[in-house]
Amino acid sequence: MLGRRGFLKVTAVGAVAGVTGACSTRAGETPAVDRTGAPAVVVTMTPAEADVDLGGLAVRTWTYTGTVPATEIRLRKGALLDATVTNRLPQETTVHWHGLAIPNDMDGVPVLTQPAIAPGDTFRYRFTVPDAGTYYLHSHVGTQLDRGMYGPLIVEDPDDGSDYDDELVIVLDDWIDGTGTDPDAVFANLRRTGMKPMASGGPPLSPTLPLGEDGGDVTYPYFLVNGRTTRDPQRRDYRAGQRIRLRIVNAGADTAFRVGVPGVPLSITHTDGYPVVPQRADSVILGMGERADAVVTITGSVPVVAAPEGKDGFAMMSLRVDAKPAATDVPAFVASLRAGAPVNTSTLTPLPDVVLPQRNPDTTVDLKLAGPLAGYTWPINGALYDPPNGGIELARGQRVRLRYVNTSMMFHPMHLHGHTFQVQGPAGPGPRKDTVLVPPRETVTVDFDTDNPGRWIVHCHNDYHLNGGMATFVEYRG
Ligand SMILES: [Cu+2]
Repeated sequence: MLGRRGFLKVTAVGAVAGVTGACSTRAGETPAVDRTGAPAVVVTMTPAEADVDLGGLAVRTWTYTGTVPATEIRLRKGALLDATVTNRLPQETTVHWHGLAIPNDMDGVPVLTQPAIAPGDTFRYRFTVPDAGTYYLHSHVGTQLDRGMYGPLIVEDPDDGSDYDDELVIVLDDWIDGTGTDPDAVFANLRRTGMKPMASGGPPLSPTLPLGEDGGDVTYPYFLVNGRTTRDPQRRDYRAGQRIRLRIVNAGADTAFRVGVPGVPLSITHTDGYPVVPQRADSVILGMGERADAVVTITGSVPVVAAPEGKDGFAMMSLRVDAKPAATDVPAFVASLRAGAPVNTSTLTPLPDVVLPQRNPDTTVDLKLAGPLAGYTWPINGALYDPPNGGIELARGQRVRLRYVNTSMMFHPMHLHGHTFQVQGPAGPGPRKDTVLVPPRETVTVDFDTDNPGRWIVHCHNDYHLNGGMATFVEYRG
């Protein structure tokens, strides 16, 4: 097993592009050189139907690289990513590079930033990655995110001062595709039947119920860690005393997860790629699209467990020491996760060098979140997403305050493309993030600078809410 130092050394000589699967260096093409002087990381992705084994569960689904999740892309801050995507799906598609503040025409949002890639067509994404951190890529078309159309994207910074022995990417997902139905059928059914009646009040939010009672709109038969069910979870071997940096990604479509390791505190060091003052926690809750990095020190075999918020079941993988099975009673630990008070990443304290300079907002934009209305629609400010109509005009060089005003009885993880925002905490600046949980009936305020011109979608990262219209966009020129 390579330690962190060994891994970075391998990365530095450009081995990243040699990952297995459908990502590979293309022969006969001279790679471009990025500003670090290293060759570009060249990948090819071929979205297509595939038969996938999800750990004791065989499904036919849609993937980027024949695997779920897609083959990891890993590169250094400042490196050039050169990704050629050839669509073999029966439907158009794109790739969105979630959380990266890259040029607008590389953002992968149909209509706003590019025409979607038609079946049989090829699109080349080419950009330098500006910031280190834990990111992921996914389709921004229809309900494809709730198939297998996602994968981790890790940007390393060898000089970031992090201290750990090894790292482990943990991609969480809620799974229904190929189990007798598919996400398009699920969405059509939501549209036809509308929604379950909402409780008029319900219990108030509390530290142990931070998102309220309503966990989501879809009942999933499976929850996955790194593409595997609990029938045959992934196992990784470690030595006692090793400090493991968990890079946790919620790639789910309709499910928030509470994540914890029995008997082992998390030291949360980053959210959405950006560093925070390390926060000790028993568990962390992540909405769809959110990420957290947490260091754990393991002394014996333990599972990493993710409990879906407001839903039955769980996801897990195993960290093993001396090849021993963990002694944990996992269902009992899931119950303790549910009874506990998970850390919401929006309450973390940013490191000083990622706090935006003090400035009063030049403009404030309220986004009123509502729904579900008849036909399963989720409007923002009374309107459904209708690009290229309905954009919010901004000017370059401004400090913009967004207020996500949730009038609904359900939580919404709100995601802004092309920027990171500073969550406005009760006692000063909160963390830098690109996706933030907005609990039912609450308002969350975030500030960002208009320093990356284009048309940028702002949307709920519940894939069914997005398909139900819960998006708008901001635009400004360079
Ligand atoms: Cu939503």
